[in-house]
Amino acid sequence: MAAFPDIPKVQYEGPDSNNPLAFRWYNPEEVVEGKTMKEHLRFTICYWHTFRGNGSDPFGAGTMQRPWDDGSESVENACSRVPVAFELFEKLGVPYYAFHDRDVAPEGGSLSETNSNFEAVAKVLKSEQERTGIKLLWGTANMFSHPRFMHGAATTCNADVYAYCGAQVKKALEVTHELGGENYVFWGGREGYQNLYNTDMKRELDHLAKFFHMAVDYAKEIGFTGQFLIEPKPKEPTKHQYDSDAAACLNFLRAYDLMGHFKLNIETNHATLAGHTMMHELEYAGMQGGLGSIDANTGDLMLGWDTDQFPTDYYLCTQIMLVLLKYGIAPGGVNFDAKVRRESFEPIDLFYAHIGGMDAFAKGLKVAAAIRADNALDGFVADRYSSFDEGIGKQIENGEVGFKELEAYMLEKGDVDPNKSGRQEFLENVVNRYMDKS
Ligand code: XUL
Ligand code: CO
Repeated sequence: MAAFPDIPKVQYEGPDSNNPLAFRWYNPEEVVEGKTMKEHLRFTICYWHTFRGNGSDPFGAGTMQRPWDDGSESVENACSRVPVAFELFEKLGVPYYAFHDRDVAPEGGSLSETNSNFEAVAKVLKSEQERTGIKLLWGTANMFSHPRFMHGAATTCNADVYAYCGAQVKKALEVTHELGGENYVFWGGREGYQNLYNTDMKRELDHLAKFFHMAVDYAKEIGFTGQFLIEPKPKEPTKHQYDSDAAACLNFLRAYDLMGHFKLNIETNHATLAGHTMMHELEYAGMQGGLGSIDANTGDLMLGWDTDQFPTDYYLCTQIMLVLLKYGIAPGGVNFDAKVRRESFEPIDLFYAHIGGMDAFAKGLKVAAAIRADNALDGFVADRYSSFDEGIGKQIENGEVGFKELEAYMLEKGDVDPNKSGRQEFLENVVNRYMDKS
């Protein structure tokens, strides 16, 4: 029986449509820069918020109406939730989904029971993937919700917990591999600390690096060739998260000889919590060959925590797409790590939320492609740095001069020319013009 019987498959109707259950910008087969929108955007729905989020917050109980869910932590309930999820993915025309092990299947009384629960649900996931052609973008292990992870997962002070995590990731990798997952994500929910009085930071980071090397080795052993991703986030839940932003993650990967094996999964709300724009984080990762995938959402600038709202801002999506078009995103994708507000409790709100996010990204893709077609920003940037294309600038870039030569050059010249205006306001107007036209 259909869980969303009154909702038809969502269709593209164009920008003039007033139908709230239609796309106005996302036209999956429309070609942009030589590829379809579907291929560019690789939209992904996350299982945790969309199928396990109940709307509870630290002050109150869940609010969501989910008539297909009996609210129990049984394997039967977990299995009957799967076709509902795939009905939503299909009706939205989304090609990928992503999960944590514990979103899809309940924890059992022992590790082996937990593993068999996971295997049982994975069978249903596999048959729904085969029925629909919908694929797994990434899998991950939830090593933050259960009390056993209170001191950390791979950065715990308790060696037994570390061992438990090894076993858990081993299984999550096997299932991700079995389901054809194209990536595997590590978000270090408890990998950080609250206080340095009780923490050996060096030892914790050494352990974390060892853990990642074990994951790389085991992937090789089982033939999993998906991309490993680390997802940076600062200050939540621990005060100091080790993987706080793109720069911290890349430094860690380099220091521990993991650069060839990992890229980053950059999330908008995590970037803003780190005091960066999403565009900054994407560019920082991209310029070092470390941009792997994105978790698409948005925060609330009035609040200092992770609100995981659906992205609807055309400017934000344009900025994201400018960077994704520059560096590419596959085998990563655009994963809506976002949740409907606890007041948006009806099943249909899940559709409105995803339609809005998909449309905002499609619009961002179109605007970014139009800007790129005219070289409207890159051309300006290239010209801004053109003093390094010749003369002394070229010699600097080529490593042909040192301080003595720079001094000789400047003593002869006397002082600098003011060079060129940065034209920020002019360029913001340029982006507005493309927003109007595209
Ligand atoms: C937490 C978060 C996670 C990761 C996967 O803020 O974003 O859901 O995406 O563990
Ligand atoms: Co995320």
